[in-house]
Amino acid sequence: ELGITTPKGYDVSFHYNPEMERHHFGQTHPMKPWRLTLTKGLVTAYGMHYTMKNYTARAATYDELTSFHTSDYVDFLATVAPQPTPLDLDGTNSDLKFNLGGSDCPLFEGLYNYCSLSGGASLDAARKLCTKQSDIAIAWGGGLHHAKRSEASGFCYVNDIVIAILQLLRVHKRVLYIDIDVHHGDGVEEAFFSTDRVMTVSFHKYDPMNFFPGTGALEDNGPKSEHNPGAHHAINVPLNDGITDEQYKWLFENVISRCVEKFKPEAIVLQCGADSLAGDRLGKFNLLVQGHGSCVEYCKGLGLPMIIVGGGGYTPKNVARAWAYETAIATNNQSNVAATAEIPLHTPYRKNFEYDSVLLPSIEQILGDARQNRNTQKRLQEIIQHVTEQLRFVSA
Ligand code: ZL4
Ligand code: CA
Ligand code: ZN
Repeated sequence: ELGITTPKGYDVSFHYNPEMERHHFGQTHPMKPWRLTLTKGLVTAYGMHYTMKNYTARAATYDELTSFHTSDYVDFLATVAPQPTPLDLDGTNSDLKFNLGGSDCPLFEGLYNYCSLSGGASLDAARKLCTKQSDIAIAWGGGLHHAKRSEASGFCYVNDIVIAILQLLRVHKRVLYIDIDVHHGDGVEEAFFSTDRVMTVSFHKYDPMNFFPGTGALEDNGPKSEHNPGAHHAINVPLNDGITDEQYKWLFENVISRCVEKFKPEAIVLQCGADSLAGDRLGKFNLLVQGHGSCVEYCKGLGLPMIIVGGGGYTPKNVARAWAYETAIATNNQSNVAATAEIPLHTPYRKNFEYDSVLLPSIEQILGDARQNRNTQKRLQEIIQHVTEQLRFVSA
């Protein structure tokens, strides 16, 4: 057995439960839990599992789920019978109890188990950071950032991220939450609106009339009600379709370096939603695996304890590529992976990568043609300007 400490001396842990993939949101629903199996298959094919500690994630308990959610809501999740989604119910139907049972958040078989497993993985990851047994803890089954205290939203039922951050706050004074999913991380932002111990930063497509959830404008930085210590601690980076690796990396590093400098976090939670990749079924950015991964690389370079969770990602083979590559960054297997650009033949999931059998496909391989970039450099400058001004109100 090879050593489990990476060359740079980071202890990395991987929190995964194969049971998650047995859950189905419905035939044509975009959320496909088997993308987690595909990811795990690639990670194993490259031999990365030898360079980290692997844990079979357990299900979060009722008490753990109610550390954030109301017992009314968790009781309902635990006892509601599975129901086929009526075709005329969409995700915004106000008759739905806790927003459950519409097309976005269907009541599928094993729902409570699925939610508890996702929550358990992220919470285990948090505990490993608290006890300093891990420097980086990875839970690709987590990242469900839209769930509210008493409401399901946007494919998310239990907010594993909030639960994990609450755990981190027992030991760490300040936690920085970073969200690169193409959607706004509204549930996490809202949960910590009234504290200055958590700063949330979300990068997302913003088009309030046409793109879910419609929140996360540049000017929304947390309620500025009187004596709210949490004011100015919500940072939003609204973007348009077509953003490229180069722009995204530049913006990400500019924004995050400023946040770290002012807020001085003791731990980081990075949500790596893979729907910000080019070729996603729901997202329309132009990011390659490399650009997406550069965010993980940058955060790792800050040298702070870090949890990495998943999130969105609706073209399963692209999700698996990105999360495998990012697992390689965390474990320092990046050069091995680059040297073996062709996906190793023995992965049982090889058939999923047949026409583009490389780990790092080019934009032409993914899209044929890159979609138009609707982000001007001038706008990105304005964003940095605004973020810098907000951060004047923030101190450690
Ligand atoms: C689907 O094909 O924008 C759900 C959802 C189910 C199967 C068949 C039902 C067809 C796309 C989405 C009707 C679908 C109607 N099926 C969906 C306002 C909306 C109401 C629901 O990555 N309709 C709601 C949520 C977003 C809305 C995005 C991202 C999660 C995350 C973290 C959540 N909801 C309009 C859409 C389909 C479906 C096809 C869908 N839903 C696309 N975008 C949404 O941030 C995990
Ligand atoms: Ca986001
Ligand atoms: Zn998303």
